[in-house]
Amino acid sequence: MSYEFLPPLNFLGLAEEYSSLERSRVVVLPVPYELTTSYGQGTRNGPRSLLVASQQVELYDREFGGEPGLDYGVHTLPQLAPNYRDPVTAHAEIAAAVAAYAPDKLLCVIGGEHSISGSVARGLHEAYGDFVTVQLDAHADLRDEYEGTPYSHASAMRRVIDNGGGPVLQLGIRSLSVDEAEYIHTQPDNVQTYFAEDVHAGKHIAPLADFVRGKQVFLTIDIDCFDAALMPATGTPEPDGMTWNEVLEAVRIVARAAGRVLAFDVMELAPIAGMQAPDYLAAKLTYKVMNILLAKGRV
Ligand SMILES: [Mn+2]
Repeated sequence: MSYEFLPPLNFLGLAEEYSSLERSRVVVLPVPYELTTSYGQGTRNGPRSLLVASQQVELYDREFGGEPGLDYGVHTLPQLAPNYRDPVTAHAEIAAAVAAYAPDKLLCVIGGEHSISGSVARGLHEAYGDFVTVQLDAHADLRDEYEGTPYSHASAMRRVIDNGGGPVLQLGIRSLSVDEAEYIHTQPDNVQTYFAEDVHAGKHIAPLADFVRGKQVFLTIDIDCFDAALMPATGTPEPDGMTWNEVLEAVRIVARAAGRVLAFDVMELAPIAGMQAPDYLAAKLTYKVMNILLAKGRV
């Protein structure tokens, strides 16, 4: 009696010939880390749900008229297991994994809480030196610390700046504290912010292209950048968010103008049991970002 196994749980469900580390131009690093979520919980389940949903995404992409994932190849690493007892160690481990796998690949980190991005920046800086960061998010994430820890999801962008990923250009922001508003006003060399209404009005388009032009870029996508109606499966949802097309158009601008996109991440998916649409959106978004970045021989 012969029998077969399902393929391993990798992004897009790709066979070995399209997903070996050697031939793949993209490496997916799943980081199911969650220690500081302050409202809804469950981002530690995000990577697995995103990978499961990705197996339902069509490889054919009408925008590019082919199956781009088979051309560039995507290798999915096992899920990272950061030290849950000590955030200092956990973040050092995340940075080390990023530095180890980033060179010569497009790195895609899937989370997990947004604090991970600060350590993605640290690993990227070790591998590549200086770069700039484009952040899609409902929240400014510019608190120096929150609830007693500098490793909070609410401090993600301050850590990115500390770790060599500044300046940061923010898109879609619609929730921030008085201190974060003050930081934005007083630190224009570190952060440029385009609030949700600016993005809806298209005011970010030219400045975004100028910001990334010729630069090494890290793109960090907090899934709550989307409107809460489109993306309810996240810990801190906000109304008046970005649309699917606004998000993808921002990625296209980055892809056209940047010198090189080093890495991107998709953070804060907190799956809701029985509700497939948000998981599928996150998976399709991840594939679309890869396609847009790798078109025209980029990366
Ligand atoms: Mn957020």
